[in-house]
Amino acid sequence: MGTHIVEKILSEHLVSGELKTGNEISIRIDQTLTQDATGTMAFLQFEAMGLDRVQNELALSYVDHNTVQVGFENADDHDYLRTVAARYGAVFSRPGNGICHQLHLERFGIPGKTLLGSDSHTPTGGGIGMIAMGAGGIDVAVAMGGGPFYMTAPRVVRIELTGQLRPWVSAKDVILKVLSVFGTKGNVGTIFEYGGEGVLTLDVPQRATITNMGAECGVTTSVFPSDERTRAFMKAQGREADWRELKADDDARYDDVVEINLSELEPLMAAPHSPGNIMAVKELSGQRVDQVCIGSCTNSSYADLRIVAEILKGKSVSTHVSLGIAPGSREVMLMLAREGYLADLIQSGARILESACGFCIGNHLSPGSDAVSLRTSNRNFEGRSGTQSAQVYLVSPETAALAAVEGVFADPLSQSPNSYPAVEMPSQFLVDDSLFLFPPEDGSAIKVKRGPNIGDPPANRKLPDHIIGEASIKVGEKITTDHIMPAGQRLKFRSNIPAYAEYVFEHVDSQFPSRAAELRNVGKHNMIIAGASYGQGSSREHAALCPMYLGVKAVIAVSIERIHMANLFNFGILPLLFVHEEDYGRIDQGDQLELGDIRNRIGEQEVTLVNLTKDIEIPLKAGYSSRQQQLLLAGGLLNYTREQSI
Ligand code: MIC
Ligand code: SF4
Repeated sequence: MGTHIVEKILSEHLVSGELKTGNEISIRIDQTLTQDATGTMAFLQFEAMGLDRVQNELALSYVDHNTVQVGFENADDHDYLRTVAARYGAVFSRPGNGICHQLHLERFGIPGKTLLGSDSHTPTGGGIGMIAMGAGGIDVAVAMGGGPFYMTAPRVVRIELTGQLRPWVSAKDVILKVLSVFGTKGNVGTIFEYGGEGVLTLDVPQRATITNMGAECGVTTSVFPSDERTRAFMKAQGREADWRELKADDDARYDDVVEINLSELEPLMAAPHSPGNIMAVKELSGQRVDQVCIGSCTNSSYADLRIVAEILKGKSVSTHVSLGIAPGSREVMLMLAREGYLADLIQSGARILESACGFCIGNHLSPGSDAVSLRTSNRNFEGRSGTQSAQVYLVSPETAALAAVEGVFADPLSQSPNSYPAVEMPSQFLVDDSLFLFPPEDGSAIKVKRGPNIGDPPANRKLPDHIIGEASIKVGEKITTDHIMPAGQRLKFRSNIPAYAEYVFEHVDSQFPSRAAELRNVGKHNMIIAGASYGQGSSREHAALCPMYLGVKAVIAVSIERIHMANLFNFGILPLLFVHEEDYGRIDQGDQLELGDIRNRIGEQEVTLVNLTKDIEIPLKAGYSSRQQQLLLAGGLLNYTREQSI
């Protein structure tokens, strides 16, 4: 029987375990990437592991999230990251160079390699044929130290693309269609592998838009074949020598196959407040728009922005719309500038933003109260834009640009097909790597600079014999990591856990941090009770680290998303699932709870939670692998790596 792409890459990298769906396996990681908002902690943890130099093939440290420098904190973090990269052998991408995923695709992605990144959109690399996965910073630190990455052998779903996109329909509409089929929950442990004749109609940046937003389905990653179009992209980036062909065998078997006919797609959007709320753009035709933001790691390639420039050329942004445009990389920005397209953007009245995450993470251009904002980014969780009452819609660059001019939602398909500014991929990109700082052979003499906002990563204590405490918060379903640990204006505390911990669940229950800390201070444990799909969204390990700091010992939920689940293990917090979903209703906030003799029972499939307040017993699923048990017993990965060698 033939093999598919996922199996080919994973088996080439397999370190332990059997490649059978659902098994725990570990794989060798070729490349790693970190970004500044998660990377500072990842490098602090790397340092705390006592290693002398990065061991994997290539470690990239990007600065793209915390580029708004109000106060010294972010600038200090950048300096820390620059010096720590040089000291330990990582490549440093200076602020201004661009967004990590766009840059990695352009300059470093290689078909057939594995990439682990401390950012949930690392699967962007699947567009060039990599197995590229997001993880918590400490998992990336371990991979930089040459340690394997532990994961569940995936279920592989083939997404068969047929046909060809019509003019005015774009790659963003493909992934929005995928989201309408699969939703944002229930896809844990799955990899999407794209195939079919429709693949050949898409260039690498379009494929990357699709794999990027697979993250919103909660899949482990998504991957495209590596073919002649991949080769052409790499050639245009001056990297053809790294190209390799990668395709599934004709008789490869998949766990499921879903067909999407590109010719039938229409412009779609994700309505507030979830990337899974899919509707057609035409459903809101004519309704007022207040803000348009174009960019982010989903849609900021050269072709994306050139199409936008051609749509805006000679027109003006509607008088009541604020338009922000952030090219994904300096390469994109330079090309637009040299070829004159930047002038078209400026002339239209667009606000040209830095090549960085900016608006996408609520770090810039927060909309006004109740404003309707159309964005080409990938997440529209409530409040993520920095404005709780804003209504954010996720759309394609085409839909965004038209709305900016018209001031209302406008269906791109109402334009004439002949007026579509289709863009051919250039045969040569304008490559300029001067904002990458490559490390010296021996960095041991380099002094790492640590500003006053950078603290040591807090370590946990070993798992106690009994967990006795309180359900200090009860939340509903689809709680994202943005709910748990807000970004935006709080981002600058990423390197300072005691300060950042004051904002855990800020917009859900602002009293939580003080309540939890009070319990912790009198020696009681905290437990979080949650519905389905807890921890959706980002890879930020702070969503486990800060609760850990506040004394949270267990998260008891209907279901937990993959990266967050791994982060809980990494910080010694027990993830436990209800055996009977309806038991979620049998715990109230404030109930006194007990998980007795837990150290001894850590290896069991089920453990019993006693709700002391209600005098009932509730069975919970544990079923941890032996490695997960070791992590929990040690009080997290940092303690564990100190006990063992990784
Ligand atoms: C995001 O898009 O939510 C982020 C910000 O890029 C995060 C990482 C972080 O929180 O630093 C992600 O996607 O993992
Ligand atoms: Fe940056 Fe937004 Fe992409 Fe996250 S999703 S990496 S914040 S651009």
